[in-house]
Amino acid sequence: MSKYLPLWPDQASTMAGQVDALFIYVLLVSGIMTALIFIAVTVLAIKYRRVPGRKAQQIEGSTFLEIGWSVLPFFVMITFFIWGAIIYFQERTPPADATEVYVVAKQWMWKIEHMEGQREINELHVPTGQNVKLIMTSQDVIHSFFIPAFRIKQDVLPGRYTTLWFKATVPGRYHLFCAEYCGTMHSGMGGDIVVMEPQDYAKWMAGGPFAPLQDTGKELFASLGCATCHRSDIQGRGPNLQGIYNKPVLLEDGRTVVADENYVRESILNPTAKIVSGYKPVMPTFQGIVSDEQLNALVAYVKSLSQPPVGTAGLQGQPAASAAQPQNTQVQ
Ligand code: HEC
Ligand SMILES: [Cu+2]
Repeated sequence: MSKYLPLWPDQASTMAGQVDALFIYVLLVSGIMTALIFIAVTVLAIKYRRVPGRKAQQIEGSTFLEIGWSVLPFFVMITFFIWGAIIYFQERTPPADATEVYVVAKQWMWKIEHMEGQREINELHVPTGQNVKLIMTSQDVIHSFFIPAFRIKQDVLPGRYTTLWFKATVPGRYHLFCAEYCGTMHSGMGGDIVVMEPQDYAKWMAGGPFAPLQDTGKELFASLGCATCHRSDIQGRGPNLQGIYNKPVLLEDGRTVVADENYVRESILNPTAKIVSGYKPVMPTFQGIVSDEQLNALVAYVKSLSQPPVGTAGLQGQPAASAAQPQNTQVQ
């Protein structure tokens, strides 16, 4: 589209075409509405202009007309909302099979951590045809992760995770912007999204010895002493963490919450915020002890206790095979 009509940025994700279609629809409908009103104003102004000898008449109005011109535009306009909501929910709901990538923003750079252990700064390499979920947090102020060619944008907040997902479709290099004013060098806080063919991506990913993120997390889990309380049997002072991810947790105060990424994060930084039913609030806080990167590794490890291994982006063409394997990592 943008090739023939260079009004739009590149379309390089599955979302881009949908967002543009809605945009064009809103533009057309608004244009038609505006034209109709404009024409009516002009025609009526001419038709009922002052003519010597013509006298104004009292008009009593028509309920039928009144209702008609309120209800019809309502149904036309509500289509904006419905179509918009459909796209919004799609953009907000990462597919279950998405590869996960952690993003840590700080003044003024983007730090990227792949599940495979590969790290980058101000660059994110992704393969085409693979759903990618970004799990993002900020070390300082609010930033916003914006990829115009993918038509996605999400604020990145200190103290919690926000997520974003996409499926890239066209290989190439696309702009990454920070879209939330974040200080002096805000305008320089950008980077590149490098979209590659799956086989090139696999080659890129293979280049270097690094430990998968959840393995780093597992080491931290042992070295920080988590493992002394969280054991795979019921002897520990803390709950067994196997299989808790994305499952409901009953809390001491009777509430039930889902153990998502933010819950695991909060459990580590602020353990007394939500006490698991049947346990004492003895877990120490790790606020200020673990960095955002270490926290990501710990979260990735806790998740890996419940999930088939993620980060299989490089294994295109042999998908389900490796992803379906049961996870048998043990908490020592
Ligand atoms: C002194 C023992 C102790 C240590 C050390 C400890 N925890 Fe905990 N942890 C607990 C207890 C007890 C609970 C349950 C009560 C609560 O929610 O605070 C808990 C809860 C949790 C939960 C929520 C579990 C659930 O079932 O919902 C997570 C996640 C967690 N801890 C992770 C960690 C990590 C990661 C570390 C190391 C950085 C760690 N813990 C260190 C005792 C500990
Ligand atoms: Cu920023």
